Amino acid sequence: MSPITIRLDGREYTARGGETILSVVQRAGLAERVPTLCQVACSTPEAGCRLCLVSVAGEPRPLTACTSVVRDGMDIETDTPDVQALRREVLLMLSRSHPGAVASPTGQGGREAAWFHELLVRHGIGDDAISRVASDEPPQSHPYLRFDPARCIVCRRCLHVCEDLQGQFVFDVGGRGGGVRLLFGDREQFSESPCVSCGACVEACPTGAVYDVDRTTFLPSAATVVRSVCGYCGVGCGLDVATDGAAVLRISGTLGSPVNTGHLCAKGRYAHGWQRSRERLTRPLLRDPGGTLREVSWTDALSWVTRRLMETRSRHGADALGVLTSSRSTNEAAYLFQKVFRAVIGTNNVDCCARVCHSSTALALAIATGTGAASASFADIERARTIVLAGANATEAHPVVGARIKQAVRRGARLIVVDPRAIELGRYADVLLQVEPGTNVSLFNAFAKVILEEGLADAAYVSERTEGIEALARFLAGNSLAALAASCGLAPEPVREAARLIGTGGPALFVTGLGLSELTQGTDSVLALVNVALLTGSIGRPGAGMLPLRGQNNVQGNADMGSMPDAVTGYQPVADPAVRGHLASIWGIAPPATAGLTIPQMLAAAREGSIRGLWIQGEDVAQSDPNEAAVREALERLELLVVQELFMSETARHAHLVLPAAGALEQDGTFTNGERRIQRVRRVVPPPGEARPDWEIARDLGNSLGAGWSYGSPAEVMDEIARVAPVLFGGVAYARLESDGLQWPCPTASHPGTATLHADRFLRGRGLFHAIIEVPTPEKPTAELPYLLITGRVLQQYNVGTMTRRTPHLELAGEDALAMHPADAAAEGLRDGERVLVESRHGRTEVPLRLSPEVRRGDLFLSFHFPETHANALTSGLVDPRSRCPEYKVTAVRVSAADTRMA
Ligand SMILES: Nc1nc2c(c(=O)[nH]1)N[C@H]1C(S)=C(S)[C@@H](COP(=O)(O)OP(=O)(O)OC[C@H]3O[C@@H](n4cnc5c(=O)[nH]c(N)nc54)[C@H](O)[C@@H]3O)O[C@H]1N2
Ligand SMILES: Nc1nc2c(c(=O)[nH]1)N[C@H]1C(S)=C(S)[C@@H](COP(=O)(O)OP(=O)(O)OC[C@H]3O[C@@H](n4cnc5c(=O)[nH]c(N)nc54)[C@H](O)[C@@H]3O)O[C@H]1N2
Ligand code: SF4
Ligand code: SF4
Ligand SMILES: [Mo]
Repeated sequence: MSPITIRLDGREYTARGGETILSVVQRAGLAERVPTLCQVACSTPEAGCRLCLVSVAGEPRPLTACTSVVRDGMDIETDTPDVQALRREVLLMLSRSHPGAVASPTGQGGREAAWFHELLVRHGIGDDAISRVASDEPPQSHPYLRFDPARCIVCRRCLHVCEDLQGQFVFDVGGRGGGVRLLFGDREQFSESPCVSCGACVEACPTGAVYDVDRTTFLPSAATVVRSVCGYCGVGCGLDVATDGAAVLRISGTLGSPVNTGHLCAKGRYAHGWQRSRERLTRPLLRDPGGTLREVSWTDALSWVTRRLMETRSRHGADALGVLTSSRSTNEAAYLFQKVFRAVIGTNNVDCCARVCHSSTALALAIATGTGAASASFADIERARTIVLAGANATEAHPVVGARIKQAVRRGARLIVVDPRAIELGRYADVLLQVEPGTNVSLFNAFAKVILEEGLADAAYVSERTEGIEALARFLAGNSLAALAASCGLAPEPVREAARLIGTGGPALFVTGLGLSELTQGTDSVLALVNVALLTGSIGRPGAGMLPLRGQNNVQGNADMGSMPDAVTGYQPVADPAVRGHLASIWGIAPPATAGLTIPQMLAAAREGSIRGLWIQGEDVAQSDPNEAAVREALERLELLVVQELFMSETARHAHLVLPAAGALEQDGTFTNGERRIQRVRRVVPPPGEARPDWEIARDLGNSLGAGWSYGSPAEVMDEIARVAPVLFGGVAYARLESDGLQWPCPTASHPGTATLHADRFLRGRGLFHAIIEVPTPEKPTAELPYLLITGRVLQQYNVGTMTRRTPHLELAGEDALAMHPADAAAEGLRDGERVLVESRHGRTEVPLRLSPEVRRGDLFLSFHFPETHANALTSGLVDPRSRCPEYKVTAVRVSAADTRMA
């Protein structure tokens, strides 16, 4: 199609076929000339406000620029007296019918809050033109959000972003004539609506009618805005953090970020109050002989711990020591900690919570494809024709990605959801398969069988790019669909239907979570799903591939940096003499050749007495690791436990030395998100008291042990990381990370980074099929323990909750509750809200009960965000035999009324 040429205010511009006038105007950077009130980027224009009128030669009346499509030769004028008069008329009407909106901006509201007022001023409509009404104070029932109906001009921008960006349906326009105004569905308040507190409506409102507690005043003139990255989940949303240098004043999403284009979830936007909590650790604390933790200076703390580390090493050897590095902190800190333990102390006992999270996913992907990381990027969500969401509750755990998936489905993508629970995205699915917990392998085998035997596989891809199909085909031929479906608690028909949708809609994007990984067959679950991805030719193609949703802000980076007992930075095997030689050339010393211990192994070794000292940087194993009694026993047995933390966590309570660390927003460095994007994080505010950045603590520990390191900044640490692991990070340097970061592999200074892995060939050569028999978990229900307990997350709290529990998020979710199907509760004689006793083979706890039709009959769900819940008193110590990932997702339990048992 030949390009379209138009005239705009006398100048020629090129336009695309089908484009609207407004789009051409905005692309030409002339948005100022055509104002609009109702139009937002994420929504289809609706010509609601009639402000974007333009005059077009040959047209009897002005046209709305947002809905009129350009034609070749169109001659458009944006500023004729007619058009100006019409716009003024519209604005006058709006200001007469909504006088409360006319007042000068108070600073209240988000990004666009002064826009309406600016339009009035531009069109010569002053405050004096209309009489003003005072606003009533809006209801204070929500911890963050407010709506002031008197300021609302019913432009519906909030409604558009809520529906077309976040995918919530909170607003509605009700009433007639003069009575038109916004309603929250049929409710009046945010707290009673389905609102998820993402704050998008606040940013979009042009009058400050929708606002939030962080945005009730003008920013002080001394305020600056610092770009950083969210410190909660592995989506890695870009943040614009406003600060006066002392405190975080407000947070907005970075509009230019390729990850979130301005959007955020409630945690990223609002959950920053922990930073100012009075409970922050501010000085090192050393346990005195009487057992009391007392404040000491950093100098005394470091010299004490150096002496204790040296003594332990000389008496029991370096392998009596170990370190867990934090997935909440920076790459530079993780790199330096593994280097201290490998190069200075001399042990490979290095691990991180990637172990208890996506270790199964990473191992399976490494075996089948050659690397453990996501093959795809978040941008593939918008390109995908078919999305398979398996064992991931994206709208709660990765809300910005969850919102993108909702919108992709609303625009026509197919969605298959595999989850025992009817999660929110299940409502958007073409097929929701409520699989029995712990039986993924049979279900994915059934998918593969249907695709293969009904001729839906991508034969060319399978023959050119994969190996092992014969063995898989033979294995699947020996299993019936009915038997496979039955073993995951499903009828064959919906399973066949889902498989056909995947087989005919391919290539597909496979978005996965802990419902695959945290099982004794975690690695097998992912390998069985990779079979389906390979059959449909999905890996290495745009809009398709494997996209595990990584958990913490820097769990990807933590493993990348070498916080694994068998691999150093960049997944280089420590057993390989060439790798050790390369390290020796940079470090001056090679690490030991034998692999160290994983977290579960270190804790077991601590119980047995062979591990005597542990350094735990920001990981709360006492609350988050399985089989709490065994973990606490391990911590108690240690002769030396150092915990580097923001708060006195459950683990820190057991420590001999507690070191106060800086948190997200308080330290410089980089985080790597779930699509392998290394992004700069920046210190926005100083840490409290004597709390220090993690990387500096690691450096000073190294030096105190005699390393003689001279790193002056995290940037220098990154330069060394690039030399240590050149295949993945050779081209990574701070100068290149200023705005959008880089997706690894990025081997050279001119390499642009990699959005899609395995595009030309698999990193291991060919993609590898696996014939996998389901090995049932030992935690199957029995007559004594008739329920299957799933543990996992809720939207408003985060992991062990040290941070989110110290923010007003507590008002949104103030406790963990046990979800049970109403029919099961009726059968047990249990009521909603009552306290129940939950018992497993491993422990017991008491929690409140919440009836929920979202769980299957026989299943239960419990989150683990509050220490008093003791969710991990119940979970077993069972792990996947290959990845060592704990089986948090299935535990056989029984439930009874708490008080009758107490009596
Ligand atoms: N709000 C919030 N966000 C978070 C976190 C948080 O604590 N709170 N934590 C972060 C971290 S560390 C991580 S790792 C991610 C985790 O993110 P997700 O993996 O999405 O989280 P989970 O809720 O643990 O589990 C996901 C789903 O697995 C399902 N499931 C359980 N058993 C099975 C099974 O056998 N098969 C299948 N197919 N599904 C099953 C559960 O019903 C649940 O819906 O979230 C990150 N984001
Ligand atoms: N029952 C059950 N248990 C689970 C899970 C489950 O699904 N069910 N999920 C598991 C998973 S996937 C994970 S990832 C783990 C998470 O478990 P953890 O890693 O223990 O939990 P987090 O809350 O992410 O943070 C750990 C600690 O880091 C501290 N911290 C935060 N930022 C910083 C920082 O910048 N520096 C330092 N030094 N410290 C910091 C926090 O205060 C917190 O105490 O939980 C696991 N436990
Ligand atoms: S905060 Fe988000 S979910 Fe809530 S009403 Fe506004 S846009 Fe909708
Ligand atoms: S989706 Fe994740 S990274 Fe983005 S704002 Fe929410 S918690 Fe932060
Ligand atoms: Mo995680």
